[in-house]
Amino acid sequence: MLADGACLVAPVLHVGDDPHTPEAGLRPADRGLPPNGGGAVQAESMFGRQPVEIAPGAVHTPDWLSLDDQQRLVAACREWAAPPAGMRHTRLPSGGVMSVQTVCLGWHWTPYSYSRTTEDGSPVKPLPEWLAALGARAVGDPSYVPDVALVNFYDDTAKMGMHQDKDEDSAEPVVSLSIGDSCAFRFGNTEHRNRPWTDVELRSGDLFVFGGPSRFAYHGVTRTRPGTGDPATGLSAGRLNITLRVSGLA
Ligand code: MD3
Ligand code: FE
Repeated sequence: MLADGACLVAPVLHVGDDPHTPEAGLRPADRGLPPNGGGAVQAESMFGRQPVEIAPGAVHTPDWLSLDDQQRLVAACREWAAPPAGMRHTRLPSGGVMSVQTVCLGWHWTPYSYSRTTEDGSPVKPLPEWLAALGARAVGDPSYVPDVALVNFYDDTAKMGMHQDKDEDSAEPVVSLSIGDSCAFRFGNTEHRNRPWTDVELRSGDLFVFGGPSRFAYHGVTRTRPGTGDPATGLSAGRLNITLRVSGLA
């Protein structure tokens, strides 16, 4: 059921590589791929579907999920979103609520820890084996076995401030899958939430793997781009992001 497209076994281009040198291969137009269009400066606009390492260990693979995969994931997210232990706005210790809505599989995340039950005591839904297998394929390592998935839904105004994901007791990579509206994703540094950062447009079907030195980098979503998603995914509005993680918990 999974995409048979590019995986990380393929050569990875790096930001700054010159696409016009013979070693870097042909430009998208030469390969019959459409130009990426305007917007933020993106190395991958020159490279089409190839993975791009935007920082050490942070690899963006556009169009990794087939439309079929995206449809299946959207349908699954609808089931996971239903109560009990369904999708909700996470409450912050400050008293605020996140604009994003989230449902967790495997382990339930509340700032800033994981548990096996939700706030109302409902058992967390299991993380299905097929989803863990998708994560293993995404990192190109059959020994990668994620036991947590966070499914985030962004309506037209939702965003996510710069943060680190460090409630996991493991340095294994995080896998991110995007479906629906595009967003402006901001990938920062491991020291603090301020510059330097790199802005990357994430589109429906894109894969991002954050491992190695990038695993504990600050990151966020500054905005989505309402109306940019393809309703054929089954998502008529908004953006879904699924992250797979290794909790390191037992
Ligand atoms: C880099 N989600 O759930 S995905 C999150 O699009 C989260 O919903 C965003 O940040 C979203 O925590 C961004 C990209 C992402 C996810 C996890 C990371 C980047 C990451 C963990 C470590 C480093
Ligand atoms: Fe995060």
